[in-house]
Amino acid sequence: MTLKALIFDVDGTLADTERDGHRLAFNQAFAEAGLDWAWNVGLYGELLTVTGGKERMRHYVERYRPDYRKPANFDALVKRLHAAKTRHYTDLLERGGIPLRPGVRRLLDEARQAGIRLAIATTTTPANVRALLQHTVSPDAESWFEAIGAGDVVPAKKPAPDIYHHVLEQLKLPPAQCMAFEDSENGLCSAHAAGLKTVITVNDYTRQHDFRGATIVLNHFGEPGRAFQVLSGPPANGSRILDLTLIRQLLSDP
Ligand code: XBP
Ligand code: MG
Repeated sequence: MTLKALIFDVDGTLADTERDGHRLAFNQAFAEAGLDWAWNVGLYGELLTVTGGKERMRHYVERYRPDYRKPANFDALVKRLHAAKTRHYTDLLERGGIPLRPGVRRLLDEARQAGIRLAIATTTTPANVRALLQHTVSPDAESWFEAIGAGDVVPAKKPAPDIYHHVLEQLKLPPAQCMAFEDSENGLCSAHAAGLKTVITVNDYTRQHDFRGATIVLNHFGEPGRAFQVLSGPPANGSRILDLTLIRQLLSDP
């Protein structure tokens, strides 16, 4: 099958945004609102099983704070907290607070030069994607992506396949002509359920996830002089970085 497009997850895949980005922004929003909610690194790893910031806050209250008496306008509070969290998170990105993961920029550049189409499929809020692309990739990077599926645009977030279906529809491509890039089990389930082959790059929060069914699992995309490690999957035939040659080979492997 001919490779036509690359579809990227955002958080954990393009950049390590969770531990020192989203988590800190949630905590800032909680403190600002006078709440005694504070998410440490370990707890946040558990909370990440729930995708979407608003959903994650609700889950925290249900599961970890039986002592918390929800106000009558709890939904409005969650919305307000989430808006504040988005403000803190995008401010951090504006200050250049989070770098891209190794090889991301190189792969995006190679794909653009080769005329391979680019897209994004994420559960995070559109403003977060915009800020990451503008301040971490390039001021015009939003225009590099033909489809950006993000946040509440679909009713069911990952692990549901909806966001990938949405993006494939916008691209007007069958899944067999695309490769998805994810960092988590929820992301893999979502891409898979939409019929996409998926390359995984793990991070500290996702290293232990179940990645059965992934096309290949790597520690990162690799850079010249900084080879990737294959954690599971087919031997990379001497490749040391994830480039279009290897992606095409992975896509056509049975
Ligand atoms: C990661 C997520 C997001 C962020 C928070 O999604 O689960 O929910 O943690 O984002 P992905 P919001 O890896 O698919 O990008 O607070 O904006 O919902
Ligand atoms: Mg992710």
